[in-house]
Amino acid sequence: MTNLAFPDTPVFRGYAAPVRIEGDVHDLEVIGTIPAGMNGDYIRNSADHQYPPMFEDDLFLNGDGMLHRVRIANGRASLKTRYVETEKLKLERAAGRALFGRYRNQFTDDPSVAGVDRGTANTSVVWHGGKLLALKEAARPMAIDRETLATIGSYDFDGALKSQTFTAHPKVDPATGEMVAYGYFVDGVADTAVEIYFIAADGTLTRTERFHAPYASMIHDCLLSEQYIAFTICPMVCDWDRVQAGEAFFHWDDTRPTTVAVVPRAPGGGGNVRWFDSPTPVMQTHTFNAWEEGSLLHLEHFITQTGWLSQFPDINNPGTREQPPFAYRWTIDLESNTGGFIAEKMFPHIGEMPMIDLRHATTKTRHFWFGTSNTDLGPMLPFGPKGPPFTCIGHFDADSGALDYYYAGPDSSPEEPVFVPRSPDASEGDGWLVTIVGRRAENRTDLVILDALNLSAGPVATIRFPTRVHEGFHGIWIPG
Ligand code: V55
Ligand code: FE
Repeated sequence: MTNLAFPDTPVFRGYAAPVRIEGDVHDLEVIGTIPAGMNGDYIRNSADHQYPPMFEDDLFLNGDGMLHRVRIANGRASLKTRYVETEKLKLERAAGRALFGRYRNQFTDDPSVAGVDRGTANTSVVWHGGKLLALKEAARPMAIDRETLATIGSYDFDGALKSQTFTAHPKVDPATGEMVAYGYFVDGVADTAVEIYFIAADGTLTRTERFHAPYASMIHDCLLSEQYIAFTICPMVCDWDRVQAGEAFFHWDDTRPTTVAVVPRAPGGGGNVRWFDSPTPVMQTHTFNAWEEGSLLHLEHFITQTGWLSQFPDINNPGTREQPPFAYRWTIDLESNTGGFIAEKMFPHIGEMPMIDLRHATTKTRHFWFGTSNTDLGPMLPFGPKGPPFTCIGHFDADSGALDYYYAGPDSSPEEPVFVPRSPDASEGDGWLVTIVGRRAENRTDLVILDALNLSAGPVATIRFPTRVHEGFHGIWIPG
């Protein structure tokens, strides 16, 4: 029997409910003035279940990739929303129901789709070498037409990509235009091989490097400096026996260590990995940046003292509550052989969904932006499937130590911010921050433009959508 109703769970209820509308809105309402010279596309990805899931307790991470684009030109803005047409979406639409089961677990699928690409392309987008790619770490990229958001298809870099997985968090080196990406579970699910892909500015995949992690776990993000790529291996473990037995795809196992793999970007780097252990098992959520200073390598990222327990269980300490992320700078001395690092909290305030002025990625940056909540400015919002929604965007100035906040207002929840430089050669941080803001009480969404170095001044412009778009993950700005 076909289930045509979404379950009444936090993943499918209220502001988190699937939206499923593909369409265009021309000339969105604008309150204030879109800055002159701000022309381009803000594009981001979200997980928007097309069909009620096969299993009621499905995770929000398992939704279908739905792209949202706000095109800004000459003070006007338009919205386009479109699903990524994965093999999964096409087959499910033909059947009129979900055929793919639990998050990354093919054993739970309808037998009719055995062996089919399970990718959902729901996490992020990247623009590189003139191609727009929608990404999910469990599958290959999906190529997308930037104008229409139509899906071109699964993308393997003209045959150069041999493995089946590609991170949702590739890094582009602004000095060279090279994109450095990687896959984990490249030889099969729950395998320890990690493959690094080097993709030249023109989009050619020129080289791969490979190493093995100490155990199989989620490697969601990475850190790129001028000479190194670093991975924080956290005990968000995938155990194939547990997956086959129908347990969660990942579980937190704090008997395993958190350790950093530092891999030279130079040819042969995969054979020259150095390891630096964390004194306690912690989890990296998302990264700001990495940079070198003499023999020191600085890694700047959000860290939690627990696993991602709202989504995946702690197998040793049932009932443990997920702890919030704080920004840390981990400093590794590559000339010492201590095998450890120094950890410093960057600022005393929780946050997640970090952003920098990406023109300065791989080198020391001064300005850091992030989603957060701040009860001095407004109350916390009711928990959704991801935990507490943000109420604020924060800015940390590492030179002055100052923190500044944009509070989005009652029942309003900003999402990941993206930085837009005022001009190609503007100084670091001189420009705007764009962020989607959920207007929860109105069941509607806005795109807000802020002065990146003066968040507390409030919006320069608010671009109003007449409808809600689904909460998302990661976005980009592509200059017009
Ligand atoms: C994350 C998101 C994912 C996923 C694994 O933010 C990790 C972390 C949206 O999908 O599959
Ligand atoms: Fe992410």
